[in-house]
Amino acid sequence: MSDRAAARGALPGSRRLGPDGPLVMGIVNVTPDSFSDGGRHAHTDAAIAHGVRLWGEGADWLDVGGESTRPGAEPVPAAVECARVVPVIAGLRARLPDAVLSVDTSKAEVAGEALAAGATVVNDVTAAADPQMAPLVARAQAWLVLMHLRGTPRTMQHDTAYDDLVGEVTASLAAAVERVVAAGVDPSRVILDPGIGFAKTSADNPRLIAGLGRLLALGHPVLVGASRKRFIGDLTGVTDPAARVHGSVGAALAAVANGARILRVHDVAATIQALRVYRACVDA
Ligand code: HH2
Repeated sequence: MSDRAAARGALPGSRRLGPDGPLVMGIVNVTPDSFSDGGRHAHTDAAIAHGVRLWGEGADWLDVGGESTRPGAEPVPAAVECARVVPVIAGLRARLPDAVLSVDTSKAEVAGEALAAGATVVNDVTAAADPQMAPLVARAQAWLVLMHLRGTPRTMQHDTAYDDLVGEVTASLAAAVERVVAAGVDPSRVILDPGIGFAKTSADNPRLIAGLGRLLALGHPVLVGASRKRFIGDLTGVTDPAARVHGSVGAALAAVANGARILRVHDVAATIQALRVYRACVDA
């Protein structure tokens, strides 16, 4: 079986795209301090309106986060994170019954409340480091995104030396899969993410996208989140993250060409326009 076929596992249901996706995951940051859109959707109503707008632009999936993971970010208490994300997830679930909703959190306590409010996926940038996370996801029969990271967002950019970048990221995620499956998580509901920009230098990120094949060989769908990140600024000279749309779309198409099934993006309309043309040309 080819790497691509091996990674053709199921995805959380989408009303819009066929079994191969790619699914477009729109980012809803309910935070005052996210790196590219901090404070823009920090209140419940604004965040719900933003999610509904992204759905209208064609997103299949909305990822709701209440804690910034930008390099150097300070952690947020669980109660604050819950107060940010739970009403937004409940509001989006009421308005968009067909949307895939994930909570972007590394705390089992927050994940539990988000699943009860209508999320069906936990997106964990620490690959379920919280010992309660995997048992919780298993009990809820939810989906789990395991992302590669070293340390914490506060410290990660001090730990970017790899002997074999793609091999080490792949081995670390393989170990995480083993760990969560042993805790009862359904392996067919595990999605992997190389963690673009998390404990990686700017030069590492294109290498990870180029090397997605090794991650795909683990047999799980792969998610890539390159949107507006610093390496795009370093490659293009565009310092304002919100102005990195074109570079982000370039990274998204490269990720899809290399087998990514889910794209985590801020700019849904631009990504979908590019994907439609890309798919038409590749499939013609
Ligand atoms: N990137 C960010 C946050 N969550 N989750 C996954 N699975 N993959 C990613 O690459 C990823 C993620 C960082 O982006 P953003 O949410 O826009 O910024 P912030 O963490 O500052 O809120």
